[in-house]
Amino acid sequence: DRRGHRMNWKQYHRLEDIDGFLEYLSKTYPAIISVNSIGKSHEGRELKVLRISNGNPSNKAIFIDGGIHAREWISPATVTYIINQFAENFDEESEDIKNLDWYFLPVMNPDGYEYTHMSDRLWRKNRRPGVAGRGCSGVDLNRNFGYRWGGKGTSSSSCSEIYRGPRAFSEPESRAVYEFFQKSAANYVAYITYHSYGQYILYPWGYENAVPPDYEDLQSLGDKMAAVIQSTGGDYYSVGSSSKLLYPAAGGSDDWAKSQGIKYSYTIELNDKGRYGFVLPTTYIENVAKESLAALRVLAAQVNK
Ligand code: ING
Ligand code: ZN
Repeated sequence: DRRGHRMNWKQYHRLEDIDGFLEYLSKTYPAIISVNSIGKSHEGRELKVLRISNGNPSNKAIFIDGGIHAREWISPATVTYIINQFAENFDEESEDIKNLDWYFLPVMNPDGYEYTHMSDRLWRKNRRPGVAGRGCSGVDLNRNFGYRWGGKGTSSSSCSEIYRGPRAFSEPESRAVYEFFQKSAANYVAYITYHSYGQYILYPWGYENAVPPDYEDLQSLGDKMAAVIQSTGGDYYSVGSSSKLLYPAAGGSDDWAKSQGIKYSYTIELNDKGRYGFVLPTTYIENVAKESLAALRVLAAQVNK
């Protein structure tokens, strides 16, 4: 491609295109963008985090990931759309955007993502191999994070879609995220993880039907994000704690981020509300991503206050 990468937001892309896009951006905008591998998946794929920053040492930081669940293709598509917007227009961006350090992991589960392209479109988990001869493959990475690991809404059976793994952070993909945060000196004030589907803005706790002491701040910012989503692209998102709006589920990444003191921790369940579910047509990508970008601008304004 004459632009130097193969990404667009009219199709879903294989991991190779996404990784090539990240590398392209780091080569094209080295003053503000860097890409680092934070580890490798079970099958040896690199877990690539892209950082956008103006280098101001007093910046607060926001971490955004996608693709925890393999089949939720709208999630990496949305994360890469947001990256593209910030990277290609950084100089024209608002001060709120420019004065934050942005960290993006578009595909936390690259093995699963590739597996949904090659073998099983509706695969959810990672690709941890099953024990020889018995047992199934795959751990649900959103049950493998280390806060209240092993509780409600999880399974100890490797054949379950919500298999939590043998212990907290047993998986190279979730462990890499854990270690990245342990090593990082950045001042994280928000954590956003994109899933699908259902159109929800969810905050902790997931492990049980309880809310953190500052839940009113999470609810009120969530409400503002939902309002801008609706005014931008017309979609209605509900806001509330994940245990209450959906179901209790321990070991989620948002609970863990919140437990680490990251105030604004959200799981955003992108479109749709079930008509197409995980197999959202490509014609939806741009509107969904544009809505989420608008919501991030609201978040950026809040954390810069
Ligand atoms: N939904 C999430 C899941 O992992 C969730 C819901 C969010 C659970 C936050 C726990 C914490 O089941 C999807 N669609 O993956
Ligand atoms: Zn999911």
